[in-house]
Amino acid sequence: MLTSDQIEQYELYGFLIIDDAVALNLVEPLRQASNRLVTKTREGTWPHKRDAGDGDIWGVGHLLHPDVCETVFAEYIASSMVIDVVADLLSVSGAPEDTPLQLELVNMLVNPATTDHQIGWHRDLVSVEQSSQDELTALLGARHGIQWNAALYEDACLQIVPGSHRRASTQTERATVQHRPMEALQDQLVVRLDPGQGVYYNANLLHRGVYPRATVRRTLHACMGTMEGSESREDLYRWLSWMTDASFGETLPERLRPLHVNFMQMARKKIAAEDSD
Ligand SMILES: O=C(O)CCC(=O)C(=O)O
Repeated sequence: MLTSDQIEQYELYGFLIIDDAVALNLVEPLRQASNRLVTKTREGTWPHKRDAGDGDIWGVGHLLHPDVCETVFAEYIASSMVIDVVADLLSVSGAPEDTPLQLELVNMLVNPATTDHQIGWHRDLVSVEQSSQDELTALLGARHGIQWNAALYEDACLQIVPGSHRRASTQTERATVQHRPMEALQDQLVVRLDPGQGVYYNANLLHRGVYPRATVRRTLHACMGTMEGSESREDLYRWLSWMTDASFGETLPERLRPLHVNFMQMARKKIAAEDSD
């Protein structure tokens, strides 16, 4: 259970670092499963990756897919460290029988092997290429999902501008995102995590990533939201269309099944809407 100070910090600054984000007994099995999956991805036998160019990668996708054959990832997502924190931050019930939460993306961020990599400043779901007023309206309306990084090794790759999820971008931020996205921004903060720590953050904070090849990164990167809040996220249902196979639900721990049922309900609604277009 989070304290009211923790929830207030999340609301105000758009992020919250949690010390015990990964159950201690899961850290080592998660490292081993992650390393196996990274090897498969680098060898080309797991296709869902974030491309760093020249055959290198900076991320791996769809960790819960049955073909990954690593049940520890679902065990981690089913833990109260995850579901209770997300439910508290969204002020909803996490209890299985009445949860409005739905299962969403479960990915991993990794260090590239051969060349340092970086990605520029952005907000995940709101473009800065609109008027400040429209940007602010979109930011204030997009408050129904949580994204997080849970570090299995030390991690200092994520940079954020605290509080930037609650206001339109300044002129300088706007110009930086559009024209010089790798340059420093005023008030930027490097998020430093020890193994087992996690940062829960609003995906619309201005943020970027810096990925040195020499520092091992195995950081679980996931999002979870309410069914209502994800209504407009067509891309989510497209990326996760493999999760609409009902037999996938049977592979999940009990605690995640209601979240999968919620996902299925929304995905069916989206598919029906697309078919009627
Ligand atoms: O590497 C990170 O922690 C940030 C990743 C990121 O910005 C994204 O997935 O949009």
